[in-house]
Formats: sequence, C-alpha cells, structure tokens
Amino acid sequence: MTHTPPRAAPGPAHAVAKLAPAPETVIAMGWMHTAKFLTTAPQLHFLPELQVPEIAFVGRSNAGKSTCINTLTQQKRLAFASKTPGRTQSINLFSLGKQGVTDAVLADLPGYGYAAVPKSDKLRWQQVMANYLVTRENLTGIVLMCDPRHGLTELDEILLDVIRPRVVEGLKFLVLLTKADKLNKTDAAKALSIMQLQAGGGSVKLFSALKKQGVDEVAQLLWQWAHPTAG
Ligand SMILES: Nc1nc2c(ncn2[C@@H]2O[C@H](COP(=O)(O)OP(=O)(O)OP(=O)(O)O)[C@@H](O)[C@H]2O)c(=O)[nH]1
Ligand SMILES: [Mg+2]
Repeated sequence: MTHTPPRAAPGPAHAVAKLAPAPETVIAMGWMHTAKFLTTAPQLHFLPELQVPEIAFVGRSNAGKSTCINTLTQQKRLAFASKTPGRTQSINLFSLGKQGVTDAVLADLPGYGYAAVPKSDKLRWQQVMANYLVTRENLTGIVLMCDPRHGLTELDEILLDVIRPRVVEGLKFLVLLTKADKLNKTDAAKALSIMQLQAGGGSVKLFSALKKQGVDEVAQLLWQWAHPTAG
C-alpha cells in the first residue's frame, strides 16, 4: 500500500506571517502613536516657530480632520472631534517623535464653510488660513480632507489656488476622501478618479476612520514626508 503524505496544511506560523504588518507600517504607526499635544494658537502669530517638518490637516468643517488625526495617532481624544461642525477653532499642534525628540508636527486646522459662522468670522478665518498656508516656513505637507459626497466646495478650490505655487515648489499634498465607509465600491472608485483629475499633482486616497481604511498607507506616506532622507 502506498502512503501519500498529507499536504502541508497552513499552520499557525503561516497565518501569523500573513497577518503581520509590514515593517514600514509598524515604524510609521509607532511613530504616529507618539503624538502629544504641543500647543494651540487662535492666531498665526501665536504659533511657535519650529524647525521640524509640519503637516497640516485642512478642509471643510466636519470633514473629519480631527477624527483622522486621532485615528492615525491611535489616540481617542488627542484632537477634539465632534458632531457639531466648527468644533476646532484654533490651530492645534501635535508633536511627533520617538524618545521625546520631536521630529515632526501635525497641525489640526479649523474647518471652513460652516454656515452658522458669522460672515466676518469666516473672512477672518480664511485670511488666517491663507496666511498660514502661504507663510508657514516649516510647512512640509498638506492633507486636504474632503467628504466625497460633497466633492470640492468653492472654499476647497480657493485653498487649492492658494497652495498651488507651493505644491509646484515641492510642498507635499494629499487629498483624503473621508468617510469612505459611507460609499459603495462603485461610488468610491468614481469619487477617486474624479478627485485624481481635480487634485492637481497631489495624491488621492480613500480614508475611513470607522473602517480603518487607508490608515496604514497614510501613516507611511506622512512618515516619508517627514523623513525624506530615510530609506
Ligand atoms: N462614518 C464616518 N464618520 C466619520 C468619519 N470620520 C469622522 N466622522 C464623523 O464626522 C464628524 C466630524 O468629525 P471631526 O473629526 O470633528 O471633523 P473636523 O473636520 O475636525 O471638523 P471641524 O473641527 O468642525 O472642522 C464626527 O461626527 C465624526 O464622528 C469616518 O471615517 N466615517
Ligand atoms: Mg476638527
């Protein structure tokens, strides 16, 4: 009688290898997790001058900027997220870096386009933000958060015009289509290709804090922005 050895069934080691995140993901997520509140500034001149790369999260009110920062940093309440639009009213900075050495900063900016804000406040804020985006010397990258169900609003377009010269000069730029969990696959793919045409040189990704979609990729991208010379 011939005996056929049983086929090697995938053992636990195989399963672990498949689930283990890539080393770059571990590094990027570990780095993100070091985030600490640094300071809050109601106006530009209150922001400390910093030498480390700064990455700003901008976008319409309620787009999910603060939630995105909390998701990336794996901290529940680092940035204040809320159902009430207009919750973030100052520029909040969070420092990143291992062993207490800050090597980058995330900036959570107040959202724009919230209807209930008085017009004078809106205009003031647009000015503050435009100044920030144009003059902040250590600004290295911008993450524009956009709810794909609304698409780019007029204020998003203004922002794109404001940052375009800096993007041409090398400022990193990423558009995140937020709350992707609210779209089916077809609509998500459609939103992605439309935005790729509109984003003018930036990369575009789908993101969902709820489903943790895009988290690893975005963490890795931001890590690379902040460490351009590291492998
Ligand atoms: N379904 C879903 N809801 C989300 C997601 N991200 C954020 N939200 C919700 O969207 C609302 C607004 O989120 P925030 O993170 O406060 O938005 P923001 O852009 O910081 O808003 P402002 O500070 O007003 O500019 C909250 O109710 C969040 O729970 C997501 O990925 N999926
Ligand atoms: Mg916010």
